[in-house]
Amino acid sequence: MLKIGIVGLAQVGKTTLFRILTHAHGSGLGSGRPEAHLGVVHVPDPRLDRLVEMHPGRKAVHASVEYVDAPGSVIDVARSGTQMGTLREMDALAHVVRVFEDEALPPAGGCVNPQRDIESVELELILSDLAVVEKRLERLDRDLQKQKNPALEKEHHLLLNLKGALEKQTPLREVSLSADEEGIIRGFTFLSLKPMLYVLNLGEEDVTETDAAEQFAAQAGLKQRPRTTVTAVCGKIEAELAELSDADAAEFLESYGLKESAVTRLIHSGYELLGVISFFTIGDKECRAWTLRAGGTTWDAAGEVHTDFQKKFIRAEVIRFEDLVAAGSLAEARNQGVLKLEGKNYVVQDGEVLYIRHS
Ligand SMILES: Nc1nc2c(ncn2[C@@H]2O[C@H](COP(=O)(O)OP(=O)(O)OP(=O)(O)O)[C@@H](O)[C@H]2O)c(=O)[nH]1
Ligand SMILES: [Mg+2]
Repeated sequence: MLKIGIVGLAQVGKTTLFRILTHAHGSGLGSGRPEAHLGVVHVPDPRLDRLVEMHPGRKAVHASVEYVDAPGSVIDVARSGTQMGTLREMDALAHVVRVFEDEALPPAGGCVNPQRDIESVELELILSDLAVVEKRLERLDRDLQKQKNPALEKEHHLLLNLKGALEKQTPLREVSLSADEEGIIRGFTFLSLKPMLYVLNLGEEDVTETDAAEQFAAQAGLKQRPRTTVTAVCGKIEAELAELSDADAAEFLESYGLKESAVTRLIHSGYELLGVISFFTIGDKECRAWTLRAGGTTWDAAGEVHTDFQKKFIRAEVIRFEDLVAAGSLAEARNQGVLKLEGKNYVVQDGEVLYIRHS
């Protein structure tokens, strides 16, 4: 499962965000606790709801993403190396940035300053990667003196480039890499290479400023950056909302002049940042949304569903969600002959419904 690590400075609202996303209630999630919390988050998708409506008797199974709440300051983690393993295995990072003012809770650095916090965390990720690159380069220098090896020379050349970028304080997610190069460095699990979702944790008084994230992102120059997304929530309000019944929640939202909770938007920002698409299957018992890396084929999709389906793959019947809705049901679409038959190299598009034929 894809994993997003919630990181940030100490006491900025990471666990609060984790609770909002996972609807985890109550005890065991106090601040300052040493262990990381894991939680599975279902990705809401109205298309899936529609498929269930069209195919009665099936239950909806959503795509899901795992969130990990890394406690304490990510700077301490990067410096001390404890819990670094957890951070390294993440597919993306969600950096919670404190924007809210609260006199009872003195902020790191003496005053609230989101831009400074973003820069200092970024710098720490960059320094951590630089240390990894330098260590590996030393090793490669020694090995290359002993013997010529084209693969090692290629790696050496690439790492020198990355070192140059890091020394200019450019995070690796902004360096353009070929698929081949990405493969070479995958094993290093660089932190500044991970896609980054900035979550601005607003104060209650700022909560209606839905364009606050937009404005800030533009000012801070985050908008043009590759593999970076910015979104804003008010942790305090969302946390209270998560504890309420639907009716009470609606009233509560209205009292703040809000229409809807930010949770769905938050989940979608994270999901999109991962660079994935959703495809659907319709079985006898369930309609299900699955996650696939953008560019994945029917063969990859079959592997997501079942390793056996992949091994025994014959063909996939494929239909766009909109075409399926127009036909009325999968059975009807098949009758009308509007399902396309595709081989294993077909690149699956977001929202396609697949029926995998296997032997
Ligand atoms: N006023 C206000 N307080 C908040 C908000 N979000 C979190 N807090 C408070 O900030 C404190 C820290 O919140 P946590 O969610 O535990 O922060 P954390 O980043 O997980 O903290 P550590 O794991 O200890 O680093 C708590 O007292 C929260 O109630 C917010 O949006 N507004
Ligand atoms: Mg915490």
